[in-house]
Amino acid sequence: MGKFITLEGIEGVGKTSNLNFIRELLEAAGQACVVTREPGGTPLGEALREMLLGHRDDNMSADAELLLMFAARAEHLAKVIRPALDAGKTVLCDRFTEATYAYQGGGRQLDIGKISGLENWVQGELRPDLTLILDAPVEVGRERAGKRSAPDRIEQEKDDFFQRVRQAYIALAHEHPERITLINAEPPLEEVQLQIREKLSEYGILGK
Ligand code: T5A
Repeated sequence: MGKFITLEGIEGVGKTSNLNFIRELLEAAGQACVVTREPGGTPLGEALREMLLGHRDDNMSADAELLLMFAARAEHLAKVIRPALDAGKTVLCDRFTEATYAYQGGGRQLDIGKISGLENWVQGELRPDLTLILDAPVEVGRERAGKRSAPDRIEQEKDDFFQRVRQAYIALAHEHPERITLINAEPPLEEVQLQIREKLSEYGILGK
């Protein structure tokens, strides 16, 4: 069984940049990697991503948003994640269920029981072996993301929404220290990558 590693954090903190760094580290250590993302990762998942994040004026209900995230996830698990893990590959995923706890639970303030019920249904006992949460103040993430592209539907939310998302992520790291850890993503990229390398060793993903 391969290892399942996920990268999380508010918008613009550097998930995509660091995912490539982790892939290079693991491949240099001889691990075959599959890099993927949520929502997305399959043709159906990417179509749902477009529905979820497209620049739409209509107000999608929070329950519909939650269910679509898990519909994309069910497909992703069946078609990409489980087959890769079963083949002994390392799966590196840009966001997973911790994003649902942070955005739909923290940001949208949906009942956590609804999320954990769906998590148990869709994933069974599968949880990431390691989740790295890149943590930085909302203003920092917003400034970095703003340089890159126009905001999508969720990025258009106000700062207090992202403050709740950030706090929910921090709470998850405190609740599950055995598999979820925080990385200070505020310093320059090289410093962030140094922390990531240390965490990968600490959690037994890379040799010490
Ligand atoms: N969502 C997702 C939910 O609501 N529920 C769910 O269950 C799931 C799975 C997905 C959206 O969907 C929501 C959350 C999101 O709103 P996404 O594709 O993950 O969106 O996109 P974003 O989070 O918006 O990711 P971004 O691509 O905007 O940000 P990244 O990947 O965190 O940042 P990255 O690597 O692109 O970097 C941004 C810029 O900052 C620079 C980079 O060079 C780049 O220019 N940078 C740094 N600059 C200085 N110092 C550093 N340390 C830097 N690190 C990166």
